[in-house]
Amino acid sequence: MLKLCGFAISNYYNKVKLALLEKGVTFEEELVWPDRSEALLQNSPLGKIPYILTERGPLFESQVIMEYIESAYPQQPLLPADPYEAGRVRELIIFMELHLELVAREIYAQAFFGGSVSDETRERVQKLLKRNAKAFGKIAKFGPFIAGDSFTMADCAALAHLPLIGMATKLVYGEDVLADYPVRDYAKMLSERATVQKVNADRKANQALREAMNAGKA
Ligand SMILES: N[C@@H](CCC(=O)N[C@@H](CS)C(=O)NCC(=O)O)C(=O)O
Repeated sequence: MLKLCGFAISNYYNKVKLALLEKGVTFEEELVWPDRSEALLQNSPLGKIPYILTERGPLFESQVIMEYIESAYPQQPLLPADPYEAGRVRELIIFMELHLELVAREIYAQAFFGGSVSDETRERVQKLLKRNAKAFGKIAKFGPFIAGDSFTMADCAALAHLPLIGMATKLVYGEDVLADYPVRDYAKMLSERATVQKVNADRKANQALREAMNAGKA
């Protein structure tokens, strides 16, 4: 059986998990912290999660995993059948990950982990995020789903990333770079899905476990 490895606080882990749940794929989860252990590096050479274990071996990089799942388990498609429309969905995912999430990630240490980033980084990231967030408005539909009128794999990515980016920028800059978009209503609309409720509940449980571990109680 397919195994999803990583931890449920991770946005990239939850992106893949939501896709698996939406598609009704049977899978197991294995809790793996990014501890740089030899065992982890065997499956994911940069020590990043998520990765999956298939009967043929491991696969890492969440978007590669999404595409693998989509072709190995064609039920409940998360991509439009039309190649151009599917391209538009993929375009949104790349945009959100490369031009929003990966940029915002530079300030997570300060936003979420009690660290701090240099003034130079803070300013550079803010400038880039402002520019990229504006451009995002040209392709994001919120109609009501991120790519239009149906749920796609871009929603798995958007739900995992957009609220996090909003939160991080609010905490570091006092202003949410995505404030022009209806991210809160969008997340609320998606949270009516049982699949999203499961992802959210598991994330909270994993967060509590992490806090207990940090406090030396687990
Ligand atoms: N591009 C990767 C990003 C995955 C990623 O950044 N995962 C984080 C957790 S959200 C991680 O493993 N960080 C630990 C590390 O980089 O050492 C993907 O899409 O899978």
